[in-house]
Amino acid sequence: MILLKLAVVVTPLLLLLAGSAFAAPPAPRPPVPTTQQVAWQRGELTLFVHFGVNTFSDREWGDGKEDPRSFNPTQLDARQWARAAKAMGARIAILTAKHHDGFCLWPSKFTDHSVKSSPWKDGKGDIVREFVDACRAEGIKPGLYLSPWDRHEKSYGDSPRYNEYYLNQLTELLTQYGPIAEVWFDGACAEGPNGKKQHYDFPAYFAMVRKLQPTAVMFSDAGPDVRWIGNEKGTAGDPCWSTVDPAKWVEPGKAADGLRDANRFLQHGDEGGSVWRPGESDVSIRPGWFYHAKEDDKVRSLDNLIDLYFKSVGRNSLLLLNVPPTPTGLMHETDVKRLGELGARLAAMFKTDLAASKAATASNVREGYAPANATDADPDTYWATDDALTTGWLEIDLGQPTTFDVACVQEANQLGQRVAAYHLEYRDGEAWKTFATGTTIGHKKLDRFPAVTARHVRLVIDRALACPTIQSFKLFKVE
Ligand code: FUL
Repeated sequence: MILLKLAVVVTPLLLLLAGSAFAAPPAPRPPVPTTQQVAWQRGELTLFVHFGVNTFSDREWGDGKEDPRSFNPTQLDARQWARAAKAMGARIAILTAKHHDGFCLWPSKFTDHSVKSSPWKDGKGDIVREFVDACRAEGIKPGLYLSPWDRHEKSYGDSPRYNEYYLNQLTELLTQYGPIAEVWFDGACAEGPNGKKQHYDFPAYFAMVRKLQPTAVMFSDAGPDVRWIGNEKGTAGDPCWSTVDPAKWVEPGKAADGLRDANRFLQHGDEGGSVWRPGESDVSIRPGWFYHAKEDDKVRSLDNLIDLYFKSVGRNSLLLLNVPPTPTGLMHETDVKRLGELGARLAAMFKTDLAASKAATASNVREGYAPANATDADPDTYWATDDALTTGWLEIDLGQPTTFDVACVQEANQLGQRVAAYHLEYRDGEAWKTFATGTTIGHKKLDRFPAVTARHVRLVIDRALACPTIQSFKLFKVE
């Protein structure tokens, strides 16, 4: 009897194991992302918060000579910022702990040019602390921007001394405030008071972050985890590869072919590039990064922000949207309202996936990687073909003629980015008609098109660097 019971329990287990032995996953297509790069990109939206002495001097770049006594936000409420981040749908919020003027929003031990010399909370306050606490209370992960360019610090330009100063400040930020999700390194660089150009020791900065915050992602112009998208307009290139080849990096304007300068390179990434560095698209909700009352009527419209979402997140990037608090320490009501509208509009647009759990078939199916994996709600399952194939199609039967005007396709990025060209088509009688064409897919590709009404819809992979691995194929009606 016991033996029989054992057999009943063990046999299905053995069958399951035997089955999964045949269902070998597709071979990865290197380079592949780290787990934190995958998690970072799935976040899709990040709030950027530029706040500091510039907020009080009405400038974009302070010169470092600002009087710390000018800094006095009488109604500062970091919870308001964090709630705004949540309302917009952001997973991370990044604060300028120090901008180019060198003024620190935390009471650094290594300088007096900080909140401790300001009237705010009688010099006893710490905005980085309030920010990280508020973020965590609202379920947002905090990130920090520590500008290497420092126009106040005397040692700037005396490279080894300043690098030590910078590393000390980095250490404070990375050891006193709990987990930091993203560290943002701006590339601006200049001469110090000694007339010498400062050389940043980026390898030492990066090593310090890895040591103190191993789960953080680091942004800088060229990585190491996340690259700049090459403009400050909030738009990624098309195509947009998460891979780049740093060996091909050329300074802006110096490209021999006149094309391959750094910013174009960052926009598009590099097909078959040697390292994984997805692009982050930064932009401000207003013309400036810092708050200026004269820009109160220049806050981006909801339609404009939705357009940016399609051109950043919808092109395999991440949208880093800046909203600057005013001198009161609160974000302006227009901006806060806009963030709420953005979150609500995105939620409404992508609420009903018309292809969800619909029947799916494909030109080729790798065992264990069924087409239905692309229409389920699980972000960790995907449709894949046999390794030898680099083209193929995935077809959805919507059950009845259905009208849609947005398609969302996602690759299983953890195995490496593959698709270089695809098109979308629907069946019209016996004919298949193309309604959208695209290049790269990556984490997410969104296509908008005049409404199509059809029952049978196909994603056709026309060219890929390795066998297709499609995590999802969704259809929406948004207009
Ligand atoms: C730039 C800076 O110079 C701007 O002031 C701003 O912080 C932007 C996000 O990065 O390089």
